[in-house]
Amino acid sequence: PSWKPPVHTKTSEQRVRIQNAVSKSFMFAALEEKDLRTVIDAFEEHRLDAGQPVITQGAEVTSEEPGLYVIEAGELDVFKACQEEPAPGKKVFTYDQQGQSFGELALLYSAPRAATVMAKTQCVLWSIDRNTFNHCVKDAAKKAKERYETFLRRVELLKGLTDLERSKIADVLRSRTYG
Ligand code: 1OR
Repeated sequence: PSWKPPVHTKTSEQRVRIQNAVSKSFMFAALEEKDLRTVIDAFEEHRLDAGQPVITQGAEVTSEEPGLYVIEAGELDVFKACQEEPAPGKKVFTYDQQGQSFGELALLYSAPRAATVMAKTQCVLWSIDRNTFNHCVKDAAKKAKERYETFLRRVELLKGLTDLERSKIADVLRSRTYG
C-alpha cells in the first residue's frame, strides 16, 4: 500500500517506442490497462554500445536499480560462468528480437543474477525496477511460466522429467519466431 510507482518522464515519441516494443512481449501482452500504464511510466531507457555489460552473473538486485529489461533494438549475448569456464563464461544464448525480455529470474526467485548479459551490437533497452516488476508484472510472468510448463508436459521427449526439472527448463525456455 505504501508503494509509489516511479515515474520517468517521457516524450510521446518514447511512449510510442515502448508501446511498440512491449506489444511484442509475452510478459506484457497480458497486462491490464492500468498496470500497463504504470509500467510504461516506470520504464527507463538505456542506450548501449557493443560490448557493454548489462547484467553481471552473481550480482544482487536492489529494489530501485534496473531489474527487468525489454529489448527495443539490438542483439545481446548471454554468458554463463562455471568451474571450467570462469567469468563471463560460455555463451549460452543470443537475444535478437524486439520485445524479448530478460532479467526476470533474479526477481522471481530473489536470487543473484544467473547469467551475464552483454550488448553484442548497439542496443536500445527499457528497464523497470524490482518493485514495479513485483507489483505489476510478476503475476503475468508466473502465468506465462505455467503456460510453458503445460506445453513441456506434452513434449514426448521430456515425458520422464520431474516437476522440478520441468520448472527449471520453463525458466530458461526462450521462444523464437521463424518466417
Ligand atoms: P537473471 O535475473 O538471472 C540474467 O539475469 C538473465 O539472463 C536471466 O535472469 C535470464 O533472463 C537470462 N540461464 C540463465 N539465465 C538466462 C539463460 C540461461 N538464458 C537467458 N537468461 N540459460 C541456461 C544456461 C545453462 C540459457 C537458456 C537458453
